[in-house]
Amino acid sequence: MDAYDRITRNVSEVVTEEEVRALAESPDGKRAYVGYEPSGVLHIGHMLTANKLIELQDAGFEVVVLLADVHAYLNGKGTFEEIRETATRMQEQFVAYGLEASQTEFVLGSDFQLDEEYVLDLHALELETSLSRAERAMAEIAGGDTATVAQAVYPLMQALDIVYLDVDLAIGGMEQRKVHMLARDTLPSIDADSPTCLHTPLIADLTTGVGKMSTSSGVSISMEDAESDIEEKVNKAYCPPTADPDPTDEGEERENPVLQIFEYHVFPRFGEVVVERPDKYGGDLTYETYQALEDDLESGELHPADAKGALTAYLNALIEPGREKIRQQRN
Ligand code: NAL
Repeated sequence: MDAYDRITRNVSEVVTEEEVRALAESPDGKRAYVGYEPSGVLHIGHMLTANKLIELQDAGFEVVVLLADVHAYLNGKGTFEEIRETATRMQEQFVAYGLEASQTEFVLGSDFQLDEEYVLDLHALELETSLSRAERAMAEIAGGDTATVAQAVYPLMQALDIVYLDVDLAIGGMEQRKVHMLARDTLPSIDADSPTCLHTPLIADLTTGVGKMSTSSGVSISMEDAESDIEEKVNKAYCPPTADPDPTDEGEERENPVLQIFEYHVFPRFGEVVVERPDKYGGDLTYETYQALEDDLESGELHPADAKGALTAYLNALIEPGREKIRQQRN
C-alpha cells in the first residue's frame, strides 16, 4: 500500500484527492487534527477518528487534538467548569487508547478562542455566512431540535480553528462534512486557505443497523463498559449474514454494524482476527483481512454468533487500557 492508500484507508470521503495526494507525498512536519467536544468518557465514535490519527502519526504527521471546550458549551453540554474538567480526563483516555503522547499536541479551545484577533476574525466570518447555511452545517452535530444562535456561531469557530491551529489536514466523521464545506467556502474571505479534509464513516445503530450509532439515542459502546456490558450489547446487535442487508419494511437503509466494527475498529488496530470455535464446530478461524471475514459470514462458514463472540473479545481488549484509566481517575 502506498502512503496515499494508507492515509485514505477506511475513509468515506476525501476532499480533495489531489490535495491529500500532495500531503501524502511529504507528510513530515504536516499537521493533522481532530476536534472533540469534551465528554467524560470516550466512546466508539471518538475512537474511530482516533484510529485515523494513530495511522497518521505512523505515517509521519504531527497530530493535534483540539479539546473543544467552548464548542461543547455553545452546543449546550453543560457549564464551562464541568466541560473543562472532563477535557482533562478525556485527554488521558486518548493516550491510554493509543495516541502517542509525545507526538500529540492537545490544545484547549478556550486557550486561543477568546483572543481579540480570533474574535474579530470570527465576526468577519459571521458577516460572510447566512444563518440558514450555518444551521444546515450544524444539523448533524447539534443536540436538540431548535437551533440557537450559539449553534450558528459554532461551525464558524470550527472553521477558524483550522486556521489558528495551522492545520494541513482536518479529520472528522461524516457528520462534520458540512462544517468543513462551509470552512472551504468561507475561509478565503479572510485570506486563509481552504482546508483539506478526510471524513470517516459513521457506524450504524447497533440494534437496528439503521441510521448512526449515537450515545444520546440508542446503544453505544464506551470505555465505561465492562466486558459483560459489551457482551450483552453485541449479542443483541443486528447481524444478518451479509454486509449489504435489505432495507426495513419502511424503506430505511440498513447496514451490518457488527461487520462495520470489525472493518473500522478491529482490523485497523489488531491486523488479524482469530475467531475461537470448539473443534466440533470446525475449530478456530483466522482472518488476515476484513474481506475474508465478511465473505465467510456471507457464505455461512462463519456463524453470526461466533462472529459476535470474537467481536466482544476484541472490543474488550481495545478499550481495556482506557477503562483502567477511568478507574484510576475515579479513585
Ligand atoms: C471539532 C469540534 C469542535 C471544534 C472543532 C474545531 C476544529 C476542528 C474540529 C472541531 C467538535 C465536533 C463534534 N464538531 O461534533 O464533536
